[in-house]
Amino acid sequence: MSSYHALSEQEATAYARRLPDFFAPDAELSCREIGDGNLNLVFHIQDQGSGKSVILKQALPYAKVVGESWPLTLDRARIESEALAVQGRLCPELTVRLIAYEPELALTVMEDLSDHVIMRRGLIEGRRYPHFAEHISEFLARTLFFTSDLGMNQQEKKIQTGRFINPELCKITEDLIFDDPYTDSENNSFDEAIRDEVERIWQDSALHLEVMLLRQKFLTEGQALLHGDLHTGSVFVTETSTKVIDPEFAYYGPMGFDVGAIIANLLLNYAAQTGWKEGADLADYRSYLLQTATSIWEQFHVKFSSLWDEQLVDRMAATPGYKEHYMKQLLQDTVGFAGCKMVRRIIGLSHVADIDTIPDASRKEKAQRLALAIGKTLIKRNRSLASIDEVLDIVQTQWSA
Ligand code: SR1
Ligand code: MG
Repeated sequence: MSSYHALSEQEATAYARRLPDFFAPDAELSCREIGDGNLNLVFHIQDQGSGKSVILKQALPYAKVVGESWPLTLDRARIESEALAVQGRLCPELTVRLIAYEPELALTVMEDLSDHVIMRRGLIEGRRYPHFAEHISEFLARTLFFTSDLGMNQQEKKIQTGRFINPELCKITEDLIFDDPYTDSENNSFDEAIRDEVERIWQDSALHLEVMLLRQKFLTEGQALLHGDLHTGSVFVTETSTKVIDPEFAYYGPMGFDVGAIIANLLLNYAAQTGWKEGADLADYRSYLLQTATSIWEQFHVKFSSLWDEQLVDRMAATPGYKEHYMKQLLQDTVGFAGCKMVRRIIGLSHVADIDTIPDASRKEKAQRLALAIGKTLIKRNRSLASIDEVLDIVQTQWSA
């Protein structure tokens, strides 16, 4: 019989006390449930004497953001811990450290990153992270290359693909990103002030065709082990350190979905910069965000290409012209998926605080319209793009429109 139940703070503390070689037997432990995401319980447990601390993340059998009416598999805790193990092996400095996984309780034990901040929060506060593009491009290049047919044993990849079949979490993405925003779905949640634009999107069949082509890739293209939800709320940062967390949406999918996710979330913050923060140098911060977004692609391209040149396992993939073809397709996928990720955060169920916390209604509306305009254009233009500079042009043109 399963012993699964949602832990109380006392039970989480008792569990943490039993972690081998972690807390002293007489440690005075305090515990707070700090989960503010859509799906899970998160306990922060600290030894009051030494300050040593740990995080326990427990999957609930339903989506917390909606309630028990939306059941959700506990297997996502296994997927998350196994993805953290893979990412931690490939990028130990850039991945939160996995300490233990307890399948009976769907519980993942991780290092506490309280000395970092969630990147979305940092960006909302107008902070800058000068090493972020360098770090996240490294994470993306290594995790995507070494879990793909380019960088790992291709028979082993097929076995790994099976371990990361993640149907329920993929279905959330398929619905919330590639379906609901383009129709009058009851899952949607948008401000009435932008209804005219939302209804235009519902009628735009040229846009729907591009979304369907991207949806098809998400459904069928198992290129590499993705993080699957790589937004700025899935990254802890300081000025000098970057740690990726939360890969419960991991599965074998199209690489551009991860690269596009992080770029989209920088652009959502860009759209939120409508001049409502006192003392902020708007133009300068916008240019920092754009520069970071383009630099992520540029550095990713360089790093992925050198892994290709140095670590390729598929002889046929060295055929002249194939790498260039592959990288161009990857850029186009990145841009298309980035557009989808922007549109869903304005029309769909789950929004971003960058825009939702804008206090002034008309500035918030302006930010939402800008995010939709950029997102739509990225989706529509994805298949004709040849360089990341065109993304810069699209963003700047929509801003001045
Ligand atoms: C019901 S879950 C809503 C969203 O939260 C996660 O972070 C994913 O982005 C998902 O789409
Ligand atoms: Mg998450």
